[in-house]
Amino acid sequence: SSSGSKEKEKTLAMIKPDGLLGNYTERIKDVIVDYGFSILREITTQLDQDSASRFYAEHSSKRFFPSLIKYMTSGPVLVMVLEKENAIADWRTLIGPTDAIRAMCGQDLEKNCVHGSDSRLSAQREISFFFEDVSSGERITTHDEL
Ligand code: RTP
Ligand code: MG
Repeated sequence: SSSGSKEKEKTLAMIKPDGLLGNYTERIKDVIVDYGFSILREITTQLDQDSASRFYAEHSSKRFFPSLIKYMTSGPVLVMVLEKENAIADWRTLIGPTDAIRAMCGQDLEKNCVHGSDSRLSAQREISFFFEDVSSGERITTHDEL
């Protein structure tokens, strides 16, 4: 339809290793559901050097890249596909510097507990990075062998 803003949108959310380690998962999910997101997919997985480097490829030339990869591979992450109207921007707002979620569990500039896709292009790339087919609205939870 032409009223694009009312269409549901999908974004990729990730609870990073410090978030899982700090047992923030249930509190973060409560915030997610309270704000009207549906959790369409969920996987707990351990990123390795290669997958973390590919996921954050846009930062490969940054000074903080080696430290970011070390952090992101330091333990399992919980990756989710969230859906709602305006999901990409709303999730970024919710986790952002002044928000509920990073304020609740972030430690510093690097160890900030959660990830969110920053655009439609990123959301598409990042959702297919972890999940094969998200066209069915059915909720599916999986766990990699860690
Ligand atoms: P994310 O991609 O994880 O959702 O975070 P973001 O958009 O808010 O930040 P981005 O610029 O994409 O950076 C990716 C992640 O790299 C780490 N970082 N460390 N030490 C530093 O200066 C620094 N800057 C960024 C953070 O973990 C950040 O989330
Ligand atoms: Mg980013």
